[in-house]
Amino acid sequence: MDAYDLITRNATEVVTEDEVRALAEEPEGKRVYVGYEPSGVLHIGHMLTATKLIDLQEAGFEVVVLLADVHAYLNDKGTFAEIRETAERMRDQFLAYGLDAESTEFVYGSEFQLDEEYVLDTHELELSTTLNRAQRAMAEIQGGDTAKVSHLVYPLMQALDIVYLDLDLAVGGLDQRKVHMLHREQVPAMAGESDHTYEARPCIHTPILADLDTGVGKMSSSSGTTISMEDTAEDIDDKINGAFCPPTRDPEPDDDGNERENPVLEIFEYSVFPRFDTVVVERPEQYGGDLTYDDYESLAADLESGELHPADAKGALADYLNELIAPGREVLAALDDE
Ligand code: IYR
Repeated sequence: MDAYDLITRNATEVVTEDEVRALAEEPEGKRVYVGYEPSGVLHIGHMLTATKLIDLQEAGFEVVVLLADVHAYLNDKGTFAEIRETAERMRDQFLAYGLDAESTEFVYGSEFQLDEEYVLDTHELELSTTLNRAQRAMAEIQGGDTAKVSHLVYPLMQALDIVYLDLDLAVGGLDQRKVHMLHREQVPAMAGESDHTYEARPCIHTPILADLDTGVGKMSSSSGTTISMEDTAEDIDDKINGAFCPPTRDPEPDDDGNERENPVLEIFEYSVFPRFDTVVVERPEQYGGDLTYDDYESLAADLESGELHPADAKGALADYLNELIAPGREVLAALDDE
């Protein structure tokens, strides 16, 4: 796979393709980041963007993981001390998941976001951004109705992080796209007097998984079923077993007319195939024996044709997910023993 294809595989959106193509010509030493509001346990949404970071590391990028402690504070995730503690746990889980320790830099937001230059630049963005614009940028990250002033400052700071971390590329789930668009519009217009570069950076947006049980709407770590580093192998079996998995990539809308996706296929595509060269679906001889897939397309095609039964696909998915999660589960168990 060439560098551009690796960098952009499974991305829902690339802004802009030309800018990312230019980076792909010489990815070595280029800097990319994802920021995460610290939470104690990595869930499958974190793992999806981490998989993209692993692709980028393979392509030669230096990876920065921003443990966005100040952002979590602004988003009412606890006291600063509590947030700090969960941030440390996250770092170890990311490494256990497969980020390369040598070329991953973990940065706390509070290391630079409280510096005078950064704070003054935040105020400059506050002056140039309308309330309406900041609220729209934030809508998918924070519910909306109960927005506080902190939620309007949040996207402005995120737009500045890309400047202050000297990045060449920003990655995030599709829910981050409006913040990234705000960065691209507002940052180049700044007077900004720090030594950093105030140019708009390109962005890559990863898909958001569908709700595991119904395929309707987005999977959320706060409601519905999610998969996390805390899950035992049995938890994963049970959750995947109960997942919505019709024998198609394009399920019909439900009875209320809601669009549906196939979350089992999505997880194969975005989390499993990028990490395993082949996927083996084990089956007893009497049901046709094992099936081996080198790529997502052939697995999805077999599910659609009926060659691969949803129950067998789910069994294999649970096993591969468990393999990805086991090292992080051990890290958590060791931390809890301390
Ligand atoms: N908005 C992210 C957290 C975050 C991401 C980046 I990229 C930042 O620079 C700062 C915060 C979230 O929704 O988790």
